[in-house]
Amino acid sequence: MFLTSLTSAHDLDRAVVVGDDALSRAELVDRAGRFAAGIPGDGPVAVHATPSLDTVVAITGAILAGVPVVPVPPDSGPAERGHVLRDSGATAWAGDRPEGVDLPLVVPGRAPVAPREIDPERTAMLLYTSGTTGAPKGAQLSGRAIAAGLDGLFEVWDWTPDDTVAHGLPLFHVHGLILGVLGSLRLGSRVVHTIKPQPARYAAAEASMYFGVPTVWNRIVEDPESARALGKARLLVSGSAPLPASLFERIAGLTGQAPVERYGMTETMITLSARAAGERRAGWVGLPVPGAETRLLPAEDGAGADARVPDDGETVGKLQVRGSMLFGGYLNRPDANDECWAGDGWFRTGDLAVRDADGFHRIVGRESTDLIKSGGYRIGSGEIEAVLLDHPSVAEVAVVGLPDPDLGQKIVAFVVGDGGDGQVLIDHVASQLSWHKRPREVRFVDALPRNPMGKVQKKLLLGT
Ligand code: MLC
Ligand code: AMP
Repeated sequence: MFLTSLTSAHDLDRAVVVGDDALSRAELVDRAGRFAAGIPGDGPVAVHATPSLDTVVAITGAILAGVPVVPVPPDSGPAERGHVLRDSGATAWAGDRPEGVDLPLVVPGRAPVAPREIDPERTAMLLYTSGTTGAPKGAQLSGRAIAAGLDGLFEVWDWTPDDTVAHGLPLFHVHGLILGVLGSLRLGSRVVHTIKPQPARYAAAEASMYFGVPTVWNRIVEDPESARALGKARLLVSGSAPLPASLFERIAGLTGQAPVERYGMTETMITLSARAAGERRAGWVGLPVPGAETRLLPAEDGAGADARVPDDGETVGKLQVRGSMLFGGYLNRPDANDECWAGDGWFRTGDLAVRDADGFHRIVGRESTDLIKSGGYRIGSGEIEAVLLDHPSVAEVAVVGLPDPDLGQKIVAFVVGDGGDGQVLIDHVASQLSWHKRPREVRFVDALPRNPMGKVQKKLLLGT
């Protein structure tokens, strides 16, 4: 079991704080152990992943029981939630049950489970993540992979049990859940979850390490008083989406310290990062973390299998990563697994990057315009297009991510249809999928730009 601090004999008060609620280490172990005792069968257990102590208890409990856990975004609409529950084969549910969910609830037992041997190769967590097309895929992360990924970060961030980590990110993704909560439960540091990632709440947390996506950092620098308060921290970490160099400089100016940037994916956890004790360079995401390797393949097709781009800090290549922190593949998706693995354990990230002679990496974009990063959330345009096409007033649609100063990219739907009310279409998406997957804007057009083969040319929409 990879949450090793929980087996420590020492209690720690306020080990986990969520909003106004707190648990000591002993209280968490007791509650999670009783949750584990109540899990019927072998799972997976689906957890209604609200930002709450109940979520931390349920996820910790499933890990203690050695049962795979599926964190379900609490605002996911019926279409998305139905897919996650069907695809994962979840056999039990924890938390409030939304309408339509009829899985049995986990009822905590009277006594905690006895410690048991858990196969580290078994899937500990199933995280659903968007691809370019279709419904989200379940990335299977083993306990061993999570442990390896976290240990690498403990080393590069000089993260110790004396740290307090604060953040207000969702508890159903790598960033907020695995790094932001499970990292502390493995190492024994304290964690404060602010429920929402608001600048004043970050400032009030008085932590030594802060985690945020660039949108969160953007809102923090817009609130200079809160930003200055974070200057007392040991480490300010940004990830999940590109941090503009100008924002890096503003953070450094207000807090007196440059942020540490790191790069990761649901499938790979964090593979690249600047070091706490090393160089922090605006626009660059640093070096491979211990246990990870990278390689850059020529961006144009047709180069030989062994071709690599030069480490000149300029030539763009397709980024592949390999390492002990990688996932074990997508559940029920042999097609996607065939596509993502490049042999010998190398994973095709779909990101484009450059590497310099010192081994520093810069992420320059994605191969496909169909994966959007908005507010740090990864969103596949195909999933949104499918929901919009279900609406009677939509004949054709193309969804893209357009630059946005706060969200990085904002979801915009270009619609050919009866020219009705864009808000109706936005609400339609929000009613079926997670709230953050709703388009921020709908633009009605007479026709979509297509190439002679009839394929929509999304690149032409990006400049609009
Ligand atoms: C929110 N609102 C809702 C709602 N949810 N209204 C109706 N229904 C819902 N379901 C309201 C809020 O109350 C608020 O209103 C308004 O919408 C905007 O809310 P917000 O929370 O500020 O939303 P938004 O601007 O859309 O989000 C910004 C954000 C969010 C940064 C908070 O995008 C976010 O949490 N991003 C983190 C994503 C993440 O963790 N990614 C990591 C993936 S892992 P009002 O009136 O209160 O303003 C990964 C690997 C790696 O990438 O490398 O880390
Ligand atoms: P997700 O699966 O939600 O974790 O999204 C992974 C994607 O987020 C990656 O493939 C990148 O495109 C993007 N990403 C994560 N971290 C960074 C970063 N530091 N800089 C640029 N892009 C990032």
